[in-house]
Amino acid sequence: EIQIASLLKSSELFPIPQGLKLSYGTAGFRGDAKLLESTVYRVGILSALRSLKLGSATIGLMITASHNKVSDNGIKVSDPSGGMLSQEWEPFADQIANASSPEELVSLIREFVKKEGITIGDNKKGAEVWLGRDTRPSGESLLRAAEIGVGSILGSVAIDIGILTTPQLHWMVRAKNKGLKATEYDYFENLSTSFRCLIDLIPISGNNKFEISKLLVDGANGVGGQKIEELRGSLSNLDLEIRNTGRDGGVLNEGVGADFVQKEKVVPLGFGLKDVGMRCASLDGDADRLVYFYIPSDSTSDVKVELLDGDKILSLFALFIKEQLNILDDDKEGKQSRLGVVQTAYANGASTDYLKQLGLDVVFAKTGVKHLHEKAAEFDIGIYFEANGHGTILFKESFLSWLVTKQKDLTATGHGGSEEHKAVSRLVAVSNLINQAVGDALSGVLLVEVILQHIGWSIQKWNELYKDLPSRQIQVEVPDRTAVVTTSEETEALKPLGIQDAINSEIKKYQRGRAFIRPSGTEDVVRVYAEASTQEAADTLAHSVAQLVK
Ligand code: NG1
Ligand code: ZN
Repeated sequence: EIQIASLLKSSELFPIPQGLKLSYGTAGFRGDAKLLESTVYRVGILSALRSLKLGSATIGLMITASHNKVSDNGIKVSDPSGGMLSQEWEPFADQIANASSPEELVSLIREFVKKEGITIGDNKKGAEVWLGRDTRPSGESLLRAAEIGVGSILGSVAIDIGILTTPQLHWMVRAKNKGLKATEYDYFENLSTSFRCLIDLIPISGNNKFEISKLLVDGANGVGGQKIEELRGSLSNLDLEIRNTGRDGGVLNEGVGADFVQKEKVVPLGFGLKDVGMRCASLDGDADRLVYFYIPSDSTSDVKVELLDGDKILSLFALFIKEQLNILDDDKEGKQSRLGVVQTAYANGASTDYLKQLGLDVVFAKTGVKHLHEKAAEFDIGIYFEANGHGTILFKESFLSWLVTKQKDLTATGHGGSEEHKAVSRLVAVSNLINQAVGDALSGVLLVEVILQHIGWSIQKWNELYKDLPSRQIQVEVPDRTAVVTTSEETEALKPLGIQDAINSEIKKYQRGRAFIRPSGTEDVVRVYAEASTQEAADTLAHSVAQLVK
């Protein structure tokens, strides 16, 4: 009961703002930073309980609002595996975030602790929570609120890991719980070592040796640009020029970053006609998204870009992985490997056609990485990407140990230099390079760059893998976005009644028409996506569907 008294006392420090209604959503809680202290404090409590429930495993808390505006902030929880908080706990997160008084909060916690059989206080080891934040100015005070939340559960420790990208925190939490070295230094070291390894495995192709050209990086004026700058020193075979690091007065996510470039299809600030034809990459505000782009040579002053989005990155990765697996599959005793890719309804139809034509198993998941991650984990190697550039490649533990054993066997039997050994070694290096916890723009950039060097492609050549169908994404502000309810793959609206029929009859008017609506999980809007054979058609289709939503 001392516990209850201290909980009541600390929660009185964080009254919930009038009328605040939050939902854990696609990516944790988000909103105006000024309104979030009570939420973050309460998520601090939740994360300590989560750690206790899982035998004092380390839990991560990331304070960020990703690509949203700088005055917003948010909080998401990393489970011990480095993945998102188990969806089973989301309802509890919603309940406590919305509890209207300290008494209600305490009684919800009591009830939950009892139901989950969590014991507080008498463990030999208490809860451990690692806290990270992006560069938002509101991050520091929110971090303090999280610390107080964690600290209000007896015997718990909160450790401030500092300013990090979201994927860095997830990586560190995962490494810590696996008993591996888990500092930021180790993260960088892991990236540079596996990158080096893949570079060393590039086939030497005589006279047409690929010339390494410079990559221009847009850091979204956020944490990603700063971290990639830190990493640069330990990378060879990569020429980087980093812009929009936030140090030169630019505002986080304003006219810059992966979300802006992907949605608007125009160059970010700091880029222009001087960069025509150059290979460019754009990160989002917390560096868990990555897109590439270039300015076409026939560009005039309004600087539209050729966008290489998450779908195209996915296609490049799939191509490379498949090539390595094919080398293995030639092996007589070779085991059937299962490579699968996961997309969402936002994936460009042309990318899906391309992937299927490569002979790949393509499955669809709901928007939000937790859903994609889950499906990708079912394959031996599962590649998932959202069109907006969030994605990664997952290797099943059992498959990875098979690869590692194979690598050793080949060396032991004198086949160390064989094509097969190289292919196995590449796959193992990819599994080390690419973040196994969440999508990570830093590891993504390194993998794209090394694959392009490996196959000797320019960004233009890569872009030609397939041609995107013209598409348009818009959002509609509505009084209540929960009025829209969709099927599990989000491609059809079940509610409001009759709206899907109306959407279908719009779609029918267009060649290669496709459109859907869904409520955003991170903003108070309903999103509309449309695709058709011409840009005008995609635009009109999107707007007429938006009319139906209003
Ligand atoms: P919502 O607001 O639920 O559409 C957006 C993105 C998601 C995901 C989350 C988290 C689109 C259409 N949606 O979710 O893919 O990245 O933010 O950041 O891009
Ligand atoms: Zn992000």
